[in-house]
Amino acid sequence: MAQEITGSLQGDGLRIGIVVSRFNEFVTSRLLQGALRALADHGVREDDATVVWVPGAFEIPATARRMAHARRWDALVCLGAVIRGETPHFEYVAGEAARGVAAVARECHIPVIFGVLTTETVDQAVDRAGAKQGNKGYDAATAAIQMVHLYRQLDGSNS
Ligand code: INI
Repeated sequence: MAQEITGSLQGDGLRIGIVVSRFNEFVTSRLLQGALRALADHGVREDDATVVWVPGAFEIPATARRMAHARRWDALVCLGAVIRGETPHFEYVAGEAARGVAAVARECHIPVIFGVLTTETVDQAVDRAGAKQGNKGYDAATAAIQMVHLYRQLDGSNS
């Protein structure tokens, strides 16, 4: 029978760093609440979670990279909200946030999870931050826990 490696959802003992942007804080604060709830639901101690606020989504990747290199966290969760609205700035900010987080995730030894909403409208963002379509912050933090165990299993260390 094929072996399956899925990663568990046990958060006890894990140290999780969260990078969250202040831009569109009315959305990102809800993503953060969701993420913290997910950590608590899965047994991460409150003291083992660190929240780092940055000005906007553009600042997330470089901040996550520094945090990863500090080796103080088992996984990082990146939270932000880039809303198109009327601004052409959207493409640059959303693109760089996604590419930047992906680059950090590939480069670094720990999971770095992308929980940055990129939406056309404010309503779509609010829907994904705890209103109609779940809370992407909750999902991102849950994914972080799972990926810690997945990487440990792939690396052959106990998890
Ligand atoms: N930052 C966001 O997080 N979301 C946005 O929607 C956004 N828009 O649309 O401009 C945004 N811009 C700020 C950017 O992330 C940087 O903080 C700023 O450019 C300074 O580097």
